[in-house]
Amino acid sequence: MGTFFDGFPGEDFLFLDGAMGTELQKAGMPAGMLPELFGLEHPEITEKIHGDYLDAGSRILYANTFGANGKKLKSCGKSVQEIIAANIGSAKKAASHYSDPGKTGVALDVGPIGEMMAPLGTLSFEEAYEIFREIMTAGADAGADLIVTETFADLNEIRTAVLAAKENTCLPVFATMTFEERGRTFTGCLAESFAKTVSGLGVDAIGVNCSLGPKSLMPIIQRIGSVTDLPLIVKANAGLPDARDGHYNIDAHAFAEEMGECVQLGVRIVGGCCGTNPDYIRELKKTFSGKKPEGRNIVRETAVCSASRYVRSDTVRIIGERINPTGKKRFREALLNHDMDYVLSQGIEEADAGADILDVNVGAPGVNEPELMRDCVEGLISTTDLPLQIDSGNVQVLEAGLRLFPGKAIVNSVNGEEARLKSILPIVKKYGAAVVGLTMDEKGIPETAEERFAIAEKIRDACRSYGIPEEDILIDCLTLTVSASEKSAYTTLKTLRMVKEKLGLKTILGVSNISFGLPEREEVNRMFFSLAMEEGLDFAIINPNILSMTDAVVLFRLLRGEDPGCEAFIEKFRDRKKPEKTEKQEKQEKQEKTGETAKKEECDAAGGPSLLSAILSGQKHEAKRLAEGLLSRKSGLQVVDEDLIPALDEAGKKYEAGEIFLPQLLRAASASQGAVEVIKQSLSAEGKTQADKGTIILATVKGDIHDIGKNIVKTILENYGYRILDLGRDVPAEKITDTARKEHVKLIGLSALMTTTLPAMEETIEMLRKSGHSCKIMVGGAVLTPDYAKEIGADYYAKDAKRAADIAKEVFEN
Ligand code: B1M
Repeated sequence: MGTFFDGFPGEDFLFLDGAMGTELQKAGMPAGMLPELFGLEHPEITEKIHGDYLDAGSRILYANTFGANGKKLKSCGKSVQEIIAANIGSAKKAASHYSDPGKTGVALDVGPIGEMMAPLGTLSFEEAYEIFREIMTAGADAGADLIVTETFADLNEIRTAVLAAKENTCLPVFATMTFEERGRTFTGCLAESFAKTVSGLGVDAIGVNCSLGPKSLMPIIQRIGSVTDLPLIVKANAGLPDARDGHYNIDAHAFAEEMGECVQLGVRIVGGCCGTNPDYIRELKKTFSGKKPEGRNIVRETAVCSASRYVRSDTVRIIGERINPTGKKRFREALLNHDMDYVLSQGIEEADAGADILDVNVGAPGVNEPELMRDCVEGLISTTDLPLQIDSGNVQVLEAGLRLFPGKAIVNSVNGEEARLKSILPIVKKYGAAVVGLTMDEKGIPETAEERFAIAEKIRDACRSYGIPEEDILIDCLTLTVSASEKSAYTTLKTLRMVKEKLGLKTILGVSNISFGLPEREEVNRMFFSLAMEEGLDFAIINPNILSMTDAVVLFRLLRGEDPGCEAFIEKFRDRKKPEKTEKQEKQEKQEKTGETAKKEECDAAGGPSLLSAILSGQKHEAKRLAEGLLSRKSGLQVVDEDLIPALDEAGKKYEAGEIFLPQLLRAASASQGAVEVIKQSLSAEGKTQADKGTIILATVKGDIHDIGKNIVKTILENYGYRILDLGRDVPAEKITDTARKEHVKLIGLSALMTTTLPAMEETIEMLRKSGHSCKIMVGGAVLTPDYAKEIGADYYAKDAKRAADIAKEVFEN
């Protein structure tokens, strides 16, 4: 298959350009102006910058279109089409003056929208897709030679952009993300997850841009390059900016030297990002002259992923089977009633019990399956970080799930039937998923291992014809109940061995069907599972809540020498008393049979869900329900102090320790808001609201968006009869001072939750004092101490909301 490099014969490296924004500023662009708008108004300036890059050695020019999206351009009165056409026009004009214009390319440069997509923000997949679709079509219409999607931090967003590019244009696509030194983007996306997911969408080159200098990017590009065979891109910053003057700390020569490491890592596409200019590209060209990119060590591994979880098939992996209505009355009812909390709780339990991947099947009579699949995938990506296996017999349902899942999923399933292969494999390929191939066809399930093996081969060949790599094929040798045919387990295991040995493909089995109709099912399942693992089973679809099954995996790894120092074994068995059914399991079985929902009290008493676990796992409705329960025993303030704050503290600790990432922190915050809603109602009911006792301004200071605590303080103060002017969060000192002056308030409350925003609190106090206003100032927020409050000139420090009310009383009533 041809690559983008075919358009550049004889070139070992492809040189991109450097920064545009800073060059525009140097050329007179006013601060705060949209660079794309400036480009429209001054095409001669952008053309000159592009020309300078061409003279320095760049072959691909990134047009000045990075922020040209419908959201950002809304206020400037120009259309996306107009701005993109003008800026691509300037780049093309510059390229046309180059001595060999055929050897240059103009890229439509596409950056993030500027608003976060759900679940991190509010933008839906459809809205984001539409914004990108408009950009991509405008770029193609304006004559771009390729599309680059760059500087993304959210896998969901770059994936949406790439889908929009692939579905609406025929142009080659480059994709780069922006990483922090720890090898994750700031939203927690792993380098490997980006590489696997976005390569699967059929882009032409992949890599990193912005955020760090070349040296810090090398380990990250190495990780990307080890899991994809696509050409690699590095477009690094000129180091880091100086906090005082904003200048980047690596000069052109040192930059080129550091970029030299790209040669050994097999990187072929290089350029500069923030802080670079044509001199950097000139030096880069010199450094790379006469060199050839070295070969890469690419591991063709089977792996699936979400943004923050990369699951390699290097040992037996557990796929949780519980999001499936088959034989589960309670689950079917939940689907019919659209009770997503129940459906999602199954996934959360499976994740807690050690599942590596979740199978998602929402097919039941009377439901809108595509819609439910969409809702379920959306819900699961905001409550767990496990990769998903989208399970349905219906192609529309499979596509509904694949389209929304931001990662590499598994499709469950195709089989040897021509019609299914033809309808399902194209979408597997399009979304870069892995696929389960069942060894059955139009004639049903073959009785012999040899016939099942032949179907596996047929599926492999069909996948090949669609360009689906072998590592993405998981063969299911089919588990039939041993009670109906005494040879069935033997046939399955024999097929499994043949597939592993002769085809070298990965295998998958739904395990528990083996014991259907027999007593002591768990014993049979466990033994069959152990035998299958011994034959080389890679993925087991099981109920991870059944201890004996997850035990079997740990025991298998121990005895196969895959558990160094017996650590995993000891960890799992250390406190084990009796490996019997857990209470949870018994309850679950009872629920499934009867369709009854366990009573809340039972749940709590049995060590069931707590507000802490609901907040940590991001379950908003559950958090609300549990807070209601707690409020029947405690006061609103007690629930805040004893349950809500400790839960958020725990989330904060886990975030700090790198155990959870921003998406999970956001979910925890959103779940806690669920609890806050009911706590507020209770506080209002408890409240001793009296006549207006005075007006208080509340605000979270500039740069700080934490407002959960401030909002609780507000509710309490309102209950005590004060009128609150809530200025919100991220509030500039000027606004607070102006409002204080206009409203003649006697008390102002400032909140700050981060060490980095304490200076903003100090500045606000200083400005208030300088304005001559004689109000009292109280400050609060977890990061403050009484001493610090005094040091920055506050009158009062409020450790919590109750103390804030006492202070108000002192100010207004004394
Ligand atoms: Co962030 N966050 N967060 N966060 N977050 C912290 C504060 C952090 C300690 C977590 C950590 O790393 N361990 C850390 C700050 C580190 C530091 O500077 N020491 C942090 C960080 C780094 C960040 C980001 C930078 C992460 C990132 O993007 N990489 C980012 C910052 C964005 C920004 O502000 N510019 C960020 C974002 C977020 C979310 C959006 C995900 C979310 C906020 C949602 C929201 O508020 N709407 C969030 C959350 C939830 C937290 C934690 C987990 C919880 C904060 C909270 O709500 N606590 C927090 C960790 C922690 O504090 N343990 C953390 C519960 C609340 C009831 O308590 O606010 O203390 P608190 O309020 C109490 C008292 O302090 C007092 O009364 C309240 C009730 O008793 N009080 C006052 C508060 N204000 C008062 C004002 C008063 C009087 C009393 O008078 C006016």
